[in-house]
Amino acid sequence: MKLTGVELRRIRMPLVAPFRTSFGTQTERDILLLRVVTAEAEGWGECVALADPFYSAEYVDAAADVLRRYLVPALAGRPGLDAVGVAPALAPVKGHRMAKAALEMAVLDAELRGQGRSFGRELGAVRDRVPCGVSVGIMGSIGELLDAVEGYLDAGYVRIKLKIEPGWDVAPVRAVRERFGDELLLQVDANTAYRVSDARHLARLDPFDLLLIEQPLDEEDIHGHAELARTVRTPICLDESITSAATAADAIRRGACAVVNVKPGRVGGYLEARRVHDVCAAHGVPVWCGGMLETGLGRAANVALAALPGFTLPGDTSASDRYYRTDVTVPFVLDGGHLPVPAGPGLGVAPLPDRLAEVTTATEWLPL
Ligand code: NPG
Repeated sequence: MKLTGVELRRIRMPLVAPFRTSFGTQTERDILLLRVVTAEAEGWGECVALADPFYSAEYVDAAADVLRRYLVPALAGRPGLDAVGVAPALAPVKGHRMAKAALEMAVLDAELRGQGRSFGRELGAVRDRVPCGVSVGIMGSIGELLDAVEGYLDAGYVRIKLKIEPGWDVAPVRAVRERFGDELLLQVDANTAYRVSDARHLARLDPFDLLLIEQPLDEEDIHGHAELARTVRTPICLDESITSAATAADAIRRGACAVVNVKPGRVGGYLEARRVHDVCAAHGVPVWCGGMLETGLGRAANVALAALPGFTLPGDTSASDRYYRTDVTVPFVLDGGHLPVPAGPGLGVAPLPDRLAEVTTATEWLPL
């Protein structure tokens, strides 16, 4: 492919309700979208970096800066470029995986649209729909939490993930278990809020038969997670710690996790995400697809990834209305607790021009 240029587009999307995690409260998303233009087709990428560096080191202004100054220019003068060539071309730049992932996603979308092939087919999807879980934020009271969970179960979600932090863990888990029963697929996510010295406290979650505890400790603390896994019976799942297929293999080998959350942005792209899936499958470690409050663009690609055979647990692939009153694409709507894997070329969805214009706060064209 011959790239003509890349458009950076910032959009502002208010959330339907505040979303509180152990690292802060989101009330809106400030999202960076990329549009890659080639002679044959256009492609869209979505950068999952948040406005502030509290989930990970990356943040959206930094992503825009590194794309503008280093990543997009690194694709110049490469007439035969395809999506597989993007990561090697960007490798001289350290880190910035979310920014790299967005650029690779846009190039892959353009390439697949040009060939009339879908993301699902390219990645190796084996299902045409995927079961969906939902992530439920920290609430002001247990009553409020139970009402929220009830609403999501009524909507059809097949698995509930509760955000936890010290002071909001055993009691909300117990309340949800007691109210909704033992059959409910339930898991928790700490976003690094605990220390290894909390092991005995976290073991108090064991009686509630959770699917997993996600990222209890600091992202760099692989050894601590391995130690925790020896005290706590609930399977440990890693999110923030897993930045590549190599780190996944290392964490598994060291006994730090029994489950892996795969987020393409966090690992540098959908092609590396597939390699994480492959490494985990080779070790018999189940994976599921994480979410970063994506618009319909990122959601389309996530649903395609979640249709790979090793994704044996429901993902955070919720419907558009979980976060947004109106999406930038035709909305993803839950059907019997599932979302359809788009079958059209590339992502299979594209932004609706009027809707995109409404939420756009800035655009910038980077010629190549
Ligand atoms: O459904 O898209 C979604 C979000 C799922 O809880 C979710 N994401 O740590 O996994 C996480 C968490 C998150 C929330 C990450 C806010 C970043 C910001």
